[in-house]
Amino acid sequence: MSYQEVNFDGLVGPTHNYAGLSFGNVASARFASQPSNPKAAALQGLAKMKMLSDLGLSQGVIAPHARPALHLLRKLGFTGTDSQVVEKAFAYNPTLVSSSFSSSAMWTANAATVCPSTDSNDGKVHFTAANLSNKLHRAIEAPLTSKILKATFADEGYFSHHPALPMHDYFADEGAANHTRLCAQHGGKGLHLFVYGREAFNSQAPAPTKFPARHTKEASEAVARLHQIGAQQSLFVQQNPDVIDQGVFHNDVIAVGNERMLFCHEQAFVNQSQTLDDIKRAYGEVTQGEQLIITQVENEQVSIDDAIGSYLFNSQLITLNNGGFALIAPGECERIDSVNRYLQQLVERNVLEKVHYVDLKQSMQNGGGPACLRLRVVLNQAELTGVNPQCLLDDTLYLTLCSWVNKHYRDRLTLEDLRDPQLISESYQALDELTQIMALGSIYDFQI
Ligand code: SUG
Repeated sequence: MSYQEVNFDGLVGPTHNYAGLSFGNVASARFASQPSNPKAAALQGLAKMKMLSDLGLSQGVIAPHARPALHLLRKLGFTGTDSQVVEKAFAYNPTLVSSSFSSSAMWTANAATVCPSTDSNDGKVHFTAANLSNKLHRAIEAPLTSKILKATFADEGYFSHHPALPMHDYFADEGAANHTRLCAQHGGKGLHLFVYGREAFNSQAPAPTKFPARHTKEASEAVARLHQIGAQQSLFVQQNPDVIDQGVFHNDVIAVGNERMLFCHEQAFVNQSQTLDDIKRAYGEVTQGEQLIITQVENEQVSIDDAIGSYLFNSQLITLNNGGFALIAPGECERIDSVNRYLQQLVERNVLEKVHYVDLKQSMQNGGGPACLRLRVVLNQAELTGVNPQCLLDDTLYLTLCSWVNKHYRDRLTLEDLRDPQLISESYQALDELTQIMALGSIYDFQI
């Protein structure tokens, strides 16, 4: 049976805004309170999906979350009509209101961790929704993420959905942003590389001091158990706390892997050289003697600052249909000299067949690059038929979604605009229509 990796990208929602909610994410802090452009954000995301689809790859779409999340504000004691709730909460603390309008669900790398059927004991594709416990606007996402994943990966015969881990600091889980599967080919057995920021049950382990380590080893271990991945196929390694303190809030900001290649910065992991040896050895065992290609970028070639500014490692490393590798890189990589030079050299050395640059400025300004916007799901042909077909991109769905965005989305949103009662109904109306376009059923609990 042939397997392929399908990227499921998050569709940006109608209230995409810059609220500076993500301490430790430098772009989020830098663009706080600047006007956003939700329409451009959604169209940029759709253009990336279309590019992958035009490269001949299957491409999926994951629906956005319903915002504002008035249930959050109501739970905190704000009462009245929808607009009164927003107004009262705004008078109390505007950040609460922006948390209820903000959604990080577009960055589906954080939505869940996924294990393909080749690697789980029961032969099913496993999903665990991430609890995203680290930030308020994200900690409210898991229940709806689970609903959306179930509506997307609908066939229970193929897909096993696990609820998020307990919402506690010990089990802080950031999903696939901290998980990479390495394998000889997508359909072969894979090594699951889980990268954590700290250990909850070991206070002696290294940890950052300035910014939070969002993800624990204990969360990754729980996900590996739930997904029934064999012990030999799981490896738990620690992210370098020094780079977390410089703004590398997820492993996917400093490393990316695909099939037989791991592409990372030389400061990505704790005890890097030992860690890379461990990864190579484990990969060799899982793949029965295959060799992992490690492309390690030195600080002299690309500094941590340039890696964060360009989001080089948040590129999508993909296998083309001819077996070659391409990189889908943010446009910022072309504009930062060190990164541009480095990438040209990777193409000259035939490590990469091609680099495709994509304009994702609206997402980048909140700290999300190409790889954040996608959840990778390895599926065989039969499993692909179990996916809701309206969540798989073809030209018709692409055009329908573009005109849906053009019809409903604003091209400018500021903090002050969140007080506009019209925005609430506009957003709900748009999403209600989307449930029909994508045949999602009643996943949202708002009343139109
Ligand atoms: O969690 N930004 C997201 C970006 C997520 C990027 N994902 C990966 N690296 N996989 C975050 O920090 C910004 C919200 C705001 O400030 O308005 C935000 O949630």
